Amino acid sequence: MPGSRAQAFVRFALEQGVLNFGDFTMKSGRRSPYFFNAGLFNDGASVGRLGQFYAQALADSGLDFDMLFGPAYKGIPLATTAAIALSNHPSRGSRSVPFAFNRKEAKDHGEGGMLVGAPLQGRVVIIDDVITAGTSVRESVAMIRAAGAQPAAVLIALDRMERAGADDALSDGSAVQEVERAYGIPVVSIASLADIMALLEDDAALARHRDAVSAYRARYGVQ
Ligand code: OMP
Repeated sequence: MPGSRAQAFVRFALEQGVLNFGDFTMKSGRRSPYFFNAGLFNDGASVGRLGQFYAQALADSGLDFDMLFGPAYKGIPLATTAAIALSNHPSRGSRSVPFAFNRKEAKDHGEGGMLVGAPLQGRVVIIDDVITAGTSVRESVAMIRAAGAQPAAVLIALDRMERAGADDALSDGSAVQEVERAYGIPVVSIASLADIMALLEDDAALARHRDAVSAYRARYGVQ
């Protein structure tokens, strides 16, 4: 996404309390001086604006796709808001955007099954919040392939630009680069750690967090 839009997005995330600085323990157990909690886009206006950022990032990428997939649970509202925004986006003409998501537990009555929404077919864009180590993408790719569709791209809000793995066995590339290599699909992000660092440089009120985030990037990051 062009720098100014990515900057607007990290500022928006900060204002919504989605982007925080401090001392956080992540899913992998790694400790981080910042955390992006997309669950705090929790009202109609903010999740609507988030959808517009996703739509613009995907339109800017120029990628062709047929539908969206949001992995449960957090990907469900993300794919929904992105599908609404894309259906109103000039890049789509007047074509609506189908979307689907999975259940965490199979349902044995009613419509049954693990998938809800439009049938998974064609080129599918996976919508998620953040990639740190890339673990949740693997499950989505498997579900899409099992349904006979093709994963076309991953669209995320934030690329943390860090290497996966234990401290003494970090991956060569970032988790995003590893996902691109492993599945042969592009990862498009609205913003990245580089944009968060630019925000820290720009905003005197955040200056006290610069050293910790720089040190973290030096330890785990890629350029
Ligand atoms: P991976 O699936 O390992 O890439 O980790 C990404 C997931 O970690 C996200 O989907 C979140 O559940 C969580 N997470 C955040 O939401 N924000 C962060 O800044 C960092 C993480 C994390 O725990 O790594």
